[in-house]
Amino acid sequence: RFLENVITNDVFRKGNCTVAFIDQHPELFKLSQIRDRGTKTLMYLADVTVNGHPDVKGKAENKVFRTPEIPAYEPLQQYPAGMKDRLQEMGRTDFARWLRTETPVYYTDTTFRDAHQSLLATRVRTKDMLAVAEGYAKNNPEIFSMEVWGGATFDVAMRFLHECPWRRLQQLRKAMPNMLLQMLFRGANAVGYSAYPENLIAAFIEKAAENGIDIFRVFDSLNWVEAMAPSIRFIRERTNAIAQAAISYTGDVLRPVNNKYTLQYYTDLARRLEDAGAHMLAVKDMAGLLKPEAASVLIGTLRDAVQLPIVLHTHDTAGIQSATYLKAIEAGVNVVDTAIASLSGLTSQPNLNSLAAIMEGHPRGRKMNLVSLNEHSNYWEDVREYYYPFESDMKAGTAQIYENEIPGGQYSNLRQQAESLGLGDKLEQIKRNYAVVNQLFGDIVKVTPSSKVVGDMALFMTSNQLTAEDVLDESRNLAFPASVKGFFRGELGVPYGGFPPVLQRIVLKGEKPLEGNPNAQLPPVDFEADLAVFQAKYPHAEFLDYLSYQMFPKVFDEYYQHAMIFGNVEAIPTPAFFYGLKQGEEILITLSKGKTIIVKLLYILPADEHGIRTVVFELNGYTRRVQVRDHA
Ligand code: BTN
Ligand code: 3PY
Ligand code: ZN
Repeated sequence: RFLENVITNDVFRKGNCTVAFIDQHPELFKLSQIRDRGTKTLMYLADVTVNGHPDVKGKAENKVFRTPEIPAYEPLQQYPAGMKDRLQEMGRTDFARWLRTETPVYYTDTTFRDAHQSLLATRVRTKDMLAVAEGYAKNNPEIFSMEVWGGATFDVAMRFLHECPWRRLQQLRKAMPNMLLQMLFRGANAVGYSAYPENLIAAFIEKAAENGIDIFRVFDSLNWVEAMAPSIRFIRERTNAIAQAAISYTGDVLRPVNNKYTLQYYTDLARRLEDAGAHMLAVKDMAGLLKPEAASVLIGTLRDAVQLPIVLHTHDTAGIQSATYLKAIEAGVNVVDTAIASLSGLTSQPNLNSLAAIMEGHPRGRKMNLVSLNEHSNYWEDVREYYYPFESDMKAGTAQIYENEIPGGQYSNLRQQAESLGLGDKLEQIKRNYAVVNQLFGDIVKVTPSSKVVGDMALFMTSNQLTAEDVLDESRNLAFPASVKGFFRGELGVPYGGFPPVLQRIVLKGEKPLEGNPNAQLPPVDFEADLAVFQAKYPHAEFLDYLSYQMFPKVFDEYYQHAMIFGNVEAIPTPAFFYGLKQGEEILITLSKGKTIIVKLLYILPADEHGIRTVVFELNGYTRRVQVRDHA
């Protein structure tokens, strides 16, 4: 708090303070005079209005947003029974058995996680989900599950949205008590990009379940069962949640020649995951490569190989994946992953609304509330506009995906990444190199984080104009990207079929690779000692924050400092959060139940000789001045 007083002190901010500063300003020690939440919110709005949002590039000055219409629902109506109620009644073992024999197919809704991760760089804020969560749960209890957490959302919530991911989960749990909440869990990498100690994985799973997760979709970026098995075990032993083990699909199971990933490969994996204790099996087609005929064969064969209910996940990057779903449905798949219409298609999941509509009358169809689904789609169509800076400029599906095998979430990010490296006009070359790297690496499974390694290497080759031959030329002594070195050291595990020995030797330059499961080798976290150190450093934080910190120490630190200065920014409406206020604009912000403030931007004074601007607001009718440094 002392530090907060210092860094927000106007004299200090103007930079004209000396060593005597602290002695001359005893008010710094008045720790009770902490700024109230209203003032912190004004400071945030002043800063974003004057300096813009650091994450928003290329803001359209005269953009006007429509006001999204929140679909009507009855706040006093009780929640109708949904899948969550069924799971609680039956218990997970019987629930899984029941699901496997259900005739109608079910839909998982990915709108709150993968859809915006794949279309809008994971930027959708809790507030925009929460506005419709209760109504959605009350009007659409037929949905199998809501994917709401995990994947990249954990990191992005803190890093870019300055939100607490745990609070997001808690709030969605409360708003959707009748629905199954699902997360994507990267096995040994949890919600991060590298391996964590096993006791941390266990603690994370336990707390995720306590705070609302009913279904953990567990995968490993190399389909390495050993790395997934501990997570499955922790879910079984420490929670009542469902362990949904996912096989990441790659290549083409029906490819006639040079096929590394055969039907036998997938059936072996499925059996091993069943033996490891999975309650459900998912086929995770992260790049949208599973063709309709292949789905027919793969799903049919997996149904025979294991006793588990089967889920299919895909991305519609090729534009044709609803055909794959139809074939999978005919082959007996139990659940398919879809997204609300206006956040579906392209690199996201296939369209829930349209699929539900065409399935009416199909022998495996079920009655869905199409009117409600379409109202929710209209809501999201308008909300999506708020996030326009994060859109990729992809306009149609592409059959090139079968050549480059780039996962949906990565595909939509690649242009931005290329541009930030000054390779904006080399995108096609990067995509071609992605396929070249895949072959150099021995044709591996590409999904977070292995996909990032392949992407880093493709960017490296493109920016240095390297061919495959150049990479394999040991005499060039190339400085490979850090992620590539880590990959060949075995930090993500061992790919199916092993590492290509020649390239491994070249990359490691004599260093020995790791052996065995990468997170089994990490020393366990000493929770007691470590937590005490954490709490001394972050006195306002609690145990769940500690887990966030363990996953992403630097990101958490910045999130915490931001919260100390600006308070909780989750209540700020999204247009103001990203674009600030226009002169004369007035907004309502509900800080907590019953505490709504009315904020109006009156005017902004020119910068003084120290570059400080005074921003004048009206807060609940009273004039308030806030000072902010103009970074221009
Ligand atoms: C304030 O709003 O004035 C104090 C904010 C304290 C925020 C800390 S940051 C880490 C932890 N997680 C939260 O959601 N809140 C606390
Ligand atoms: C993630 O790990 O975030 C994914 O969505 C992988 O497909
Ligand atoms: Zn996905």
